[in-house]
Amino acid sequence: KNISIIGVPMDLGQMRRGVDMGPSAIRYAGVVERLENLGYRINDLGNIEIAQPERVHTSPDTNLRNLKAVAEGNTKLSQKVDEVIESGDFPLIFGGDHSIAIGTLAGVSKHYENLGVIWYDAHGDLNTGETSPSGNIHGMPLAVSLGIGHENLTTIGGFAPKIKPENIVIIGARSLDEGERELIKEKGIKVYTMHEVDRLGMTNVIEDAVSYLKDRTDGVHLSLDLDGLDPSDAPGVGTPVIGGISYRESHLAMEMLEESGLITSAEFVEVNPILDEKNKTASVAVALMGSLFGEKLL
Ligand code: DIR
Ligand code: MN
Ligand code: MN
Ligand code: MN
Repeated sequence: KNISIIGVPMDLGQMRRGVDMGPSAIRYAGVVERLENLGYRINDLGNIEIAQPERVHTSPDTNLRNLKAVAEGNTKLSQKVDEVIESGDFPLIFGGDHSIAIGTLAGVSKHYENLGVIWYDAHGDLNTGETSPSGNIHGMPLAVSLGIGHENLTTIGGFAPKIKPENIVIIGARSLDEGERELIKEKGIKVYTMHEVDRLGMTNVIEDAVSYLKDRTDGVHLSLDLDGLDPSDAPGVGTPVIGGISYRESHLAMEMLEESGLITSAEFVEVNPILDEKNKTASVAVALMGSLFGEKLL
């Protein structure tokens, strides 16, 4: 029972400064002790080095902001994640903005025939340079992992795609751009929007998701964007959207995922301590990790 932690101080995939301090905020909230108390050995590998360009760079042939630096950071991350899986440890990655899922999935996916992904997020992150309203790469990592998007991103790790559309489950969506909706329909991606979360309840959503992924995948990555939660529970995020998943529902979701035994890697992203209230969002992230790794009251 070993977990390797990798911090990714990446803020180049979006416009709000401060999300690069997410890994520090999560460590400060006591993650290592919390997981050690559950009987795990924690190898904190520190942070990946991310370039800090003084100015935002958008090249003339694409509207992808900071493309080169984001691609470089994710290439390093993919190699580190690959090494962790080779070593037999469970990879646990702290963001940083959600663009880091590109590198995480590149490193993880190498090791599975049919990697499943649970994308816990207010957003679909299925934009491309063509459909993106913002040019922010943190709105693109799921599309990139499907092999759709700029080739400097889709080819990280030397192969594409990283995942198949039928192996994805999105939970918590309530803000989707037009191009993202089209892609979801075209690819038949399974999405539990907030409508389904309200209507079915989180218990049924997770039971459905688990039985859907169980037979078709040989490993499941959890990519948890803290903005999937309601801003009242997770205020320290760059793109909050009202009407989100509650702390309690998220806690239940993590406990049910732990019981399923399905999750083989995980990342917690978009924690921005500058926008937060007394590190509340990092603390919520750590509590959710506690549940994901088997914390039980009795
Ligand atoms: C929006 C916001 N769909 C974009 N995306 C975010 O810029 O592509 N993802 N915030 O987490
Ligand atoms: Mn996201
Ligand atoms: Mn989001
Ligand atoms: Mn708990």
